Order: sequence, then structure tokens, then C-alpha cells
Amino acid sequence: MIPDGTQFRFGEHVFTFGKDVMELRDSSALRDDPTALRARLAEDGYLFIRGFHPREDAERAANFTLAAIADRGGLAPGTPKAQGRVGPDNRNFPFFRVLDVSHDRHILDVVDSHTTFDFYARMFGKPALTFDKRWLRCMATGGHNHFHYDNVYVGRGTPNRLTMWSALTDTDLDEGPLVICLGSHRHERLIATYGQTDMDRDLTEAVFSSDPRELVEDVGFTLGTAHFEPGDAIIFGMFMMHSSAPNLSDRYRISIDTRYQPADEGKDERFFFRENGRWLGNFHNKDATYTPMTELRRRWSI
Ligand SMILES: O=C(O)CCC(=O)C(=O)O
Ligand SMILES: [Fe+2]
Repeated sequence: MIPDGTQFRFGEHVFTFGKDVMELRDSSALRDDPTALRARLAEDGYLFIRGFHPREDAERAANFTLAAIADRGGLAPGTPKAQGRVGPDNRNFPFFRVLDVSHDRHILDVVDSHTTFDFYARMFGKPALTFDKRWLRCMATGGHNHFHYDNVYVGRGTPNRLTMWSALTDTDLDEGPLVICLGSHRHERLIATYGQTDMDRDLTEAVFSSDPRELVEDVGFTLGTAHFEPGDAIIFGMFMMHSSAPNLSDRYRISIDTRYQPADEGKDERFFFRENGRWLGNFHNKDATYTPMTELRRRWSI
């Protein structure tokens, strides 16, 4: 348990547990009770499941990924690979399209495991599938993402889609944890405006905000995060505002985010292999200019 009063540094901002940031509620005790899980997901907008993946599997995947970073010269010279120390170039490694890394057995044994698919089949009440694209992210010092709803990036086809963010390395509060905006799955105005955009159809910027302070003070959200251990996972729907906090450490933060949906419902074809062995992905409109979020937010008065 993170005691009230603990400080949480998000880049240059500081939040305080018990005031404007809360520790995520652990639903691991419910993991074999789909009815209870569905109720909790509807209520909280997320499921945080400690030890969702066996810790050894997550650690094996992290060590495999660190070896791939080492092969590319990314680790600090003279340091043990297992420590994952960031090298002098401070490079982030998004291995999404590097299939001999992101689709290696060490990775798929975690996110495509029988227990993972059984879990989603029970959640959906029918067989589940996952996208061919897996977002295997290695964040160097300072690396992070920005606040968004996943619907804006991966929202085509069925509305019954869940994101799972899985920690592969131990990720303490200052090491780039995932951060969600509690209650954002119920923010009708955000869902009806920003949430309905499709960045590749509408040619709109997809990041809602990079400023956590604005989301707390102006929009009124409380942040939710945790100290993630290898194998811990957080699961949420397409309308949950989230970001990662900057990794303030000198160790790579390695995570993977994957999407699951009922196998017989509409897919988002941008994220499945085509005949050329690649997926289309986001940002595929060549030379497009994207309407800035500041302009969109002016139109939406939000
Ligand atoms: O890992 C991150 O930094 C961002 C993850 C994310 O946006 C997601 O899991 O959907
Ligand atoms: Fe996301």
C-alpha cells in the first residue's frame, strides 16, 4: 500500500497520494470471477490485476528484450544486461514493427498465453483475438507517452475491445508507470467529442493533453497509478484517459500493450498483417496535416 502523503513526480509536476493521485485498486482476487470482473470494469473503468502473468515469464520477456537493446548498442557499456541501464544515446526502443523481437516466443508467451486468451474469452463470453501489432515499448530516461483515449488510435470495428498494459520490468512510481484518469470512462462530453475522433480518418491530432496538472485541476480527474511489478497488468476500455509518466530513472522501462476483442466482431484492419507482411498502422496518410488539438478543443469548448 502506498501511504497517503507519498509524493508522485510526473515530469516537473508533483502530485500527492490521497489528494490528487490514488493507488490503483487491485482486482486480482476476482480474476476467476468474470461476473465480478465485468461489474468492476463497468464501475471503475479499469481492472488492475497484480501477477496477471507469471512473474518468471514477464522477467524472461524483459531479459530477452534487453538483449535486443544490447545488440543495438542501447545499454550502458560495462553494466550487467539484467540491470537494463540506459546507454549514452538515451534511445527509446519501440519494437512494434521489429517482429523478430516483438513477435518472439519470449514476448508472445506472455501476451498470447492460454491463460490470457482464456481470461478474455471468459470476459467476453466467447473466443477472443488480439491484434497482430503489439506495442512493445522500451522507455529510456525521460521517455513517456501523452494523455489519450485509445479509441482515437485503435477504435474501428467492435466497441467491445480492451487494452491490456503489462509491465515487464519492475516499474516504481518514478520509473515511468502507466497513469490513468479515474472516472474518465464516464466523462460524457470528452467521450462525445474527442473520444469520437479517428485520427487517420479525421486527420486530427490524437494526443488530448501532455499536462497532467490540467487534467487534475481543469478537468477534475484524480490520477491513478501503482508501483508495477513484472507480470502486473492493467486492463481498460477504449475510453479511459491514460498516459505514462516520464521515466526518471536510468533503467529501461519495458512494457507491452495489446488489444483483445471477441473473435467474431469487427476488427480494426489497420493492425493486422496485410499481404506484404506488414500492417498499415496509424499515421499512414502520407503528407497529411493533422488538425491541432488546441483548435479541436476550442471547437469543443473543452
Ligand atoms: O506505455 C505507455 O507509455 C503508453 C501505453 C498506452 O498508451 C496503452 O497501453 O494504451
Ligand atoms: Fe494507449
